[in-house]
Amino acid sequence: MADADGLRQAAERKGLSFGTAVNITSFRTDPLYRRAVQRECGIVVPENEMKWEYVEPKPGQVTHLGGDEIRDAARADGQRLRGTTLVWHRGMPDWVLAKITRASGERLMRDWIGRIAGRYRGQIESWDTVNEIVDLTGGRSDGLRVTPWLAALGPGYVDLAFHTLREVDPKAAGLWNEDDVCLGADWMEARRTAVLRLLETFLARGVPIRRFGLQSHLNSLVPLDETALRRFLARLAGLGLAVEITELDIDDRAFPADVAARDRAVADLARRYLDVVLDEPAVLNVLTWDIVDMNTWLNESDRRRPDGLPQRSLPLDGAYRRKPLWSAIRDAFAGAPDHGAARARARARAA
Ligand code: 9MR
Repeated sequence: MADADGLRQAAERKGLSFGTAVNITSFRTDPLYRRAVQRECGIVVPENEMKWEYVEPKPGQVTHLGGDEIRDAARADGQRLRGTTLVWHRGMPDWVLAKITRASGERLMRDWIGRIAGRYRGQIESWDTVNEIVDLTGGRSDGLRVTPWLAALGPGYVDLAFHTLREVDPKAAGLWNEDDVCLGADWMEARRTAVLRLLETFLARGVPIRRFGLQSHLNSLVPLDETALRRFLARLAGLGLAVEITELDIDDRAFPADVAARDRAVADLARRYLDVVLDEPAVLNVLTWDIVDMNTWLNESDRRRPDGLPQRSLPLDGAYRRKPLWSAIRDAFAGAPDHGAARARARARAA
């Protein structure tokens, strides 16, 4: 069960939920992993097991095993559950990509959302309904990423995704999850501007977007701009949206090889980030993208550190010991203003 001094408790004292993406292999094979997730987390999301490529790798070859296992454990441990991802250009089996046409796109999307969101109806707090839909290098003036969904259905594919979720599971908050909007680079500021403009357009035409997710893949190469971040969060809140930190981790490639120095730098960056984020009452949940260093996606090929050392991006080390990043997250929760009442109201509002 949860420890009195775990991150779950520290977050809950401020009306927040802390949690993680769950790696299904560790979850199944390593009791210490399961214990760490129980100890630290008030909310979980399957890293991959609710994505189309995992649920239906071949036509008709359907499995919900992983998603169900994580759902059952969350229920047993009294944790909230998130879902990822309904509509994305990745995480998709090739056979589906080949079938998204003008004629069949709408039916395909409705059918998929009906099946996956229907299976977990009433059990998911928020669904990543569209994911990573902005790409300013794609040549469109609205900044929408050119994907098979966009090519087949036009920008209305976003409307369709949120409306369909609402029909299938009215209790789940529809969330737009987006990458590369949290740091200080000019190109990220341009993405924030595009996101806000698109949100205004979607909301004006009644698309039921209830939350915005900042993935929050922080990066030692890109500076933080606290003022720009604070302004962005306030603009999202001003549009009536709740906000989640959905995939927090730190790419430590530019930090020193020395473990103690690196852990300190990672922790400091996260603390500065969270100090801004947690000031905003609209922020409800903070999830890291896994909880233990050895599982980070940042050790995958193109994200690896140039010196070959494994990244130290997450709160626990390979022996499940709490790292300086863990303490930074705990201290950020402890030092955050108490917006518990506002957060309780935001959660109580219908999705
Ligand atoms: O970490 C996930 C990796 O195991 C999967 O292969 C990949 C494709 O489904 O997705 C990764 O998670 C991504 C997340 O869903 C969206 N934001 C970026 C994450 C890292 O690529």
